[in-house]
Amino acid sequence: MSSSRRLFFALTLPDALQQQVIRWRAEAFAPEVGRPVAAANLHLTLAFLGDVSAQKESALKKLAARISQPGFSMVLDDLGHWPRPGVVWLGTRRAPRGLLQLAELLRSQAARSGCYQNPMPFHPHITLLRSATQPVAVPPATPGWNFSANEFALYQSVFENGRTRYQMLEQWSLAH
Ligand code: 2AM
Repeated sequence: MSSSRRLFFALTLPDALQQQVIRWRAEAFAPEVGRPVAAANLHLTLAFLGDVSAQKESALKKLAARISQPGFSMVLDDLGHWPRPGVVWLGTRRAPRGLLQLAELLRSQAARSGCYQNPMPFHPHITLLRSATQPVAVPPATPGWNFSANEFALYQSVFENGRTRYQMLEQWSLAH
């Protein structure tokens, strides 16, 4: 059995918000635009770690547990399409400082632990559709959902039976 796992730190969307987003998505995008991400898989990635050994995973969890910063809120009012990865995403026009700080800290801890970090600037987003490689008519606006982040989590990406599932391994509270 391999002892390395494909991991990432992310913010979890509350169940109610997941449901609101997928109901809206079904109206906003025709089925041929792309493959919808399952409601339970909707998340905002803070730091992608790639394949991580058990030892490195344990070290990264200890560092995550020491993070002390307040929670934050954002309005999910931005939408976009990246044709090359084929991603239609939901984001925010005004990323809160707390979000940027948390991502920056997790990404620098990951880099120092030897996890390759994409040099592109962090662009917080929630992937809504995949395999969207053709031009997409992106709706001009979203309902502008409010998303409050009171915790962050470490996830494992599991590929089984032809599907990707994100399994939460551990979650840490952001101070109130
Ligand atoms: P995406 O949704 O934009 O594809 C699990 O795969 C999560 O990690 C997804 O949010 C995915 O972003 C992100 N991810 C996958 N590979 C990545 C990489 N090489 N760099 C940054 N994020 C990545």
